[in-house]
Amino acid sequence: MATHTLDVVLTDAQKKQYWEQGYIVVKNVITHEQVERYKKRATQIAHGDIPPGGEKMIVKDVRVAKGLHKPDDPEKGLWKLLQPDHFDPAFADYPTSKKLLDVVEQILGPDIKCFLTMMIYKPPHLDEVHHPWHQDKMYFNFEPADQIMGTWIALDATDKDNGTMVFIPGSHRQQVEH
Ligand SMILES: O=C(O)CCC(=O)C(=O)O
Repeated sequence: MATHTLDVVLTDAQKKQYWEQGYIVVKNVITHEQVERYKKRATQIAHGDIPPGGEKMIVKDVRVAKGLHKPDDPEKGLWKLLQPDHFDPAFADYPTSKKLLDVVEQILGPDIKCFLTMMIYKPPHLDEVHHPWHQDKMYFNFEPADQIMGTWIALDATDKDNGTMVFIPGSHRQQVEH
């Protein structure tokens, strides 16, 4: 039970859906200001304004890293920023965003640790699949699985044609071969 005021209150139906289907959609858990700030800063990083400690946390598209593809815009050559909140103050407030934590707390309880943040790119017009179907649990070497939760926020408008996150409802109850 939360001992503070919740800015987002999940319904019983949402909680039920989370456990039964493995996901829920909750809108507006970070502010427009945060979204714009994160996007602006990521663009600056892509263009070379990299803070100390940031270099090794920038994961380039493998074809770009191997020199096989040269994008017209350096941001289109990025795959991920790993833990950007650790190396750049512009992202530092992300893991403690109040509404985001309110949602997580109502699912998992108040003892929350953020162990990974990623800013993921999905550049357009590249044939290769960057984010194939997978279960995150396969990559996390700790238990119990029902105490691990992923949160995903689209920083650009997204739909089924431009790489939005897609779930198979209920698949969290199956172990899929990778
Ligand atoms: O954005 C996606 O399609 C997948 C993201 C993902 O795997 C993750 O956030 O762990």
